[in-house]
Amino acid sequence: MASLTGHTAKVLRTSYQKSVAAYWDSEQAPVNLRLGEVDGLYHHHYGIGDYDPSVLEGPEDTRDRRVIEELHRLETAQAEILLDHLGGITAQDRLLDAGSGRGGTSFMAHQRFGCTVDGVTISEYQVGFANSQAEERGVADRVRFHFRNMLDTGLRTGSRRAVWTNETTMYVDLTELFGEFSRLLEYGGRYVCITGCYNDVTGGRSKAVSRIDEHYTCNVHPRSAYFKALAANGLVPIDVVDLTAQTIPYWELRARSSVATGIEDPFLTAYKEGSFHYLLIAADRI
Ligand code: SAH
Ligand code: GPP
Ligand code: MG
Repeated sequence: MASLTGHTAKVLRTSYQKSVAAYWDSEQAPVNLRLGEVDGLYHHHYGIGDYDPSVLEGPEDTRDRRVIEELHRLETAQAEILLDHLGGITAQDRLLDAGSGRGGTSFMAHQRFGCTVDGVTISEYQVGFANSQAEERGVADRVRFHFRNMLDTGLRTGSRRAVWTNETTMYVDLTELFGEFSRLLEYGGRYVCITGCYNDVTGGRSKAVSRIDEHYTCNVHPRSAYFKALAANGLVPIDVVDLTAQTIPYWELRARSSVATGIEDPFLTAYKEGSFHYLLIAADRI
């Protein structure tokens, strides 16, 4: 017991990190569980692409299920876009999913590339959930989840061909985070990030962005902070994709669904007023 407590203290170093971990340890929202139940891939990120408007019509008794399936399809499409930017990954490569949630993107990466994936999260509940999924899928020898802090993963220097963060960077200091990724990546290795960031051009944090921060206990960074912190850590962008227009349909469908949580309006307002972007950044380690 003493060693468990000691381990927890080592991973969760600040009271802020403890409150973030507590959020994810108790997270059981239908918007995430019901979507995950569609095919067993559990995501904690948003969706990309146009929805099929017919899901809002047709037989009423199947409408709710069809909307859920469509939201899930868009979230899986988001992860596919992230994986498209990882470059040529082989079955021999080792990847890191930094802030791995319930593991959805890690399983997709292993399925696509045959590679080994380590996921780290500060939620012990999520580690247990995702490792059970790995057992069920018969991939526990290749996809593993750890109770670790992504700022200090304890993984071997230069051991990673690629690292990604799928909606996790708003919880940490970017210079510290990219310092750790720079250490972990081999020369020429790839880092891919999907994130929400606020727009330096429209000024400071808008009211809608503040509501997002409050809802998730996070701290959305300005767009500029990403490029400063990448440059400071030997990470050179090769692709920057503004996904904002492509994520708006997801939020519009979600707002009309039975699993809406109330955060849909702030996202739609922030994106439409231009104070917030949904961005993909891919960078190479030099
Ligand atoms: N990438 C996953 C989950 C995103 S949700 C997905 O796309 O489904 C945000 C995740 O970041 C949670 O799993 C949370 O535990 C994790 N996280 C937040 N701060 C962290 C930190 N300092 N170290 C590791 N994980 C962290
Ligand atoms: C995770 O999604 C949400 C975040 C990591 C927080 C903020 C992300 C930004 C881009 C600002 P989720 O699937 O757990 O959220 P929800 O429960 O709302 O579906
Ligand atoms: Mg969700």
